[in-house]
Amino acid sequence: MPVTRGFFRKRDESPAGRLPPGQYDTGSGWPVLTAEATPRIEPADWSITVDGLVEEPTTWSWDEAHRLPSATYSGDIHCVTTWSKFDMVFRGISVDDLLAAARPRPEARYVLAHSSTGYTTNLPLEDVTGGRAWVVWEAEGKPLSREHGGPARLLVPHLYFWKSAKWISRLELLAEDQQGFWERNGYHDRGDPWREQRYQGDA
Ligand SMILES: Nc1nc2c(c(=O)[nH]1)N[C@H]1C(S)=C(S)[C@@H](COP(=O)(O)O)O[C@H]1N2
Ligand SMILES: [Mo]
Repeated sequence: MPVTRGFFRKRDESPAGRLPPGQYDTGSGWPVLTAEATPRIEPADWSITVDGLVEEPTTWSWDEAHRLPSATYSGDIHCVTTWSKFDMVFRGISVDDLLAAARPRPEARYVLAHSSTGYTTNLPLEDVTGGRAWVVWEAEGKPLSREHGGPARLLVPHLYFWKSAKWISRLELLAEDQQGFWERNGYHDRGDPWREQRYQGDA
């Protein structure tokens, strides 16, 4: 699908400082944006694997993942189609804890996040470390719904929301950046909303 620059743009009239450039506050609703059919994945069939350039390729089942320290994100999310949503609360585990077990090799600099549906998205390794990325199974105090990526999704809220892969299944560590689904279709490799990195070629 070709990317039409500016097609979704609305004007920002919300409180200054909170909204990244070109975003608007979507209010109480939470839009669903999915490029593929919504899968039905039972928690018993879900797992998360960290592999690629790591010393210890590791897979956690649903139960094993739930035995890791619980972690919460409270804050805003920003979709490249220009909606932002304030004060979301997500619960799950920190990607830092997964990486601590798998132990990235020194040459690992990028992550390709894989969904069990085949959706992928690429991220610099430093964007999923330092308490900035989670695997979450709860939103707003309830189990994450299927449409929003349940039973579990990636959450990288400081980047545009397409980086937060729903139905997350695998984090593959790489030496070179390898584009994911939307990045191959014209979206930015990093996607920082504060720098308005929407499309390939944006600063
Ligand atoms: N597997 C998968 N993950 C995905 C997507 C998708 O199509 N498939 N869409 C991305 C995009 S573009 C956005 S904006 C958010 C939307 O998440 P939501 O539907 O929970 O709002 O999920 C991201 N993660
Ligand atoms: Mo999006």
